[in-house]
Amino acid sequence: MQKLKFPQGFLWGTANSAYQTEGGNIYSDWYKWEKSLGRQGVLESAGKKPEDFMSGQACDFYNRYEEDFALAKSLNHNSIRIGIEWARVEPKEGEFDQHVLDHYEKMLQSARFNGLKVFLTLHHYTNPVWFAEKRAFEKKENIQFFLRYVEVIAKRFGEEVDFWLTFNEPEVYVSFSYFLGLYPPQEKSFFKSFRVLQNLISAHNRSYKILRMHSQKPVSMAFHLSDIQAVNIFSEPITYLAHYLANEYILNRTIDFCDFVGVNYYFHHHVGWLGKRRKSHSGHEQTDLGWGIHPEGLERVLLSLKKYKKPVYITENGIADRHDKKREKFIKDHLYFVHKAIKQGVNVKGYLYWSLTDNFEWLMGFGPRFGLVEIDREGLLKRKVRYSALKFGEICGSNEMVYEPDASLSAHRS
Ligand code: GCO
Repeated sequence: MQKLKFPQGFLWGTANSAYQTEGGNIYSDWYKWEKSLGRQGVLESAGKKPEDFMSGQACDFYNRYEEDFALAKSLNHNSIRIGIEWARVEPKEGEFDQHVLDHYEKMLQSARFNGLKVFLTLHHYTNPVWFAEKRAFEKKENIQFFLRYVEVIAKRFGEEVDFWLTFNEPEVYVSFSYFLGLYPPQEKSFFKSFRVLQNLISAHNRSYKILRMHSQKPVSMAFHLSDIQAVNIFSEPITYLAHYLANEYILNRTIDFCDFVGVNYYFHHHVGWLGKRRKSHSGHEQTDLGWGIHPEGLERVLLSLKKYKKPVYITENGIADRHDKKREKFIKDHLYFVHKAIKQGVNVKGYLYWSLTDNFEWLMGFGPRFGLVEIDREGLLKRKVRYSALKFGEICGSNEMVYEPDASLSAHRS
């Protein structure tokens, strides 16, 4: 049994995104796409009910944020990552909705009132329909529209936000939307993917300057970083490329415009691209989605960031675990490796679990349950705190963790 202390002032909390929780985002390209005949046809022919895959009112977070922030506070959290839905703020090109901005202001004030420092994401996969119709980030000249939105938000909320995150996981957005044809606009083009990626990098770097002009608060992105073991360009080229893009290509081109590094960590690439299990590692524990659980990979990812000499915040780490059987151990095992990285000199300053509540998991709809808090989808979206939330809450409240290293963990150190 060990008692692991975390650095003073460590940030503890959760992360969500606007689209996955707010509900009613009728001006977003995803909303339109979910309702499209093409998408519904695909679901129906797979024997699925399309309504289970429509975000609809999601968690109604847009209206119930106070309740959720109070819950976070009661679980001893001192920070939270939330998002702004661009399509809501600017439903028509150039028309910024003042009521919506007022609403977000109240949301930010409520977070502060509940003692939560705010990480605010400005783009998390979704676009306003009008922007998507202009072909979004496929065109360099469209970056200016994003920058105009960033400026509006920066001017308005420059003091209310504690940490800015411009984009969430740019390489996932690019590969799912423009290469694999899975997310809207479902393109499958290498050239478009490359162009969108270049434009996202440029949009981030230019947003950085705007944000810092209007706000003293640090800026970064939520990078989707993975650990890679026993995968090389010959054995699994696509997996390798995805890893290279996220961990090297994007990071190296944006790091000068990041005040910290935001790390989203879910798995390492013993799991093939798109979560396909590789036989040689089927011995690992898995989440409800079949993703292998590899907490030790997080230590390697964090150590690889040491060279940048910037503070690091874990902006996402979580597990789909409907019955809450593995979540407590999942969190503790990952924190154990975070702590190990800190001891080796990585300046990790916070950990945000994905997510506070169950929410809309993109292509998989409401099936996967990532929440510390369960949402009753049959009833009135009632919130019910899971046991693991209380256990995590103990760590958040004491800034330390009593930890029993598990034999299976060291056996799986590979
Ligand atoms: C992503 C996102 C989240 C997901 C989470 C769980 O990685 O796609 O940032 O939107 O919901 O990662 O899969």
